[in-house]
Amino acid sequence: MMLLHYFNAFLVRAVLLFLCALAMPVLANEPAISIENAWVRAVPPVSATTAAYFTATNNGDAAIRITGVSTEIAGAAEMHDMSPNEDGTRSMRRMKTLTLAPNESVTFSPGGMHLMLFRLNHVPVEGESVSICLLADDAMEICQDFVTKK
Ligand SMILES: [Cu+2]
Repeated sequence: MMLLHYFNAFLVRAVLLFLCALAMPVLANEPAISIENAWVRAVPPVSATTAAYFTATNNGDAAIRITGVSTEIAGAAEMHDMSPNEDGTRSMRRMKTLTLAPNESVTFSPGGMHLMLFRLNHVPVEGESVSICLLADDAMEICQDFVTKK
């Protein structure tokens, strides 16, 4: 009885170790960026462009450099920022990269940084979810469902 008990304990430990070994590579590849409050602006069905917003947080211990955006519903997608002009108006400009330091959080919101989706091949309707991926160095892809709203 005693021997069987020890054997079982050993087996449980062996199985746990095995499961940990399996889980480890998965955890290592998990994107360190989390995305919240992701939404796409609902636009009229004839629109060729729309914008998307979110908050991204780098939960890892290394800086992450975002280098691009991709989504199936648009021919092209870019990160944009708004910057002031000399006459007091503001224009949007493309940001080619955005680096998030460890524990840093950035918010893309109306009037500020935003994702611009060009040449829409599908205009999402209010309530529809759209997958948008941020592309980062080391072939990292952070994909998130963005909900469409006004
Ligand atoms: Cu823009």
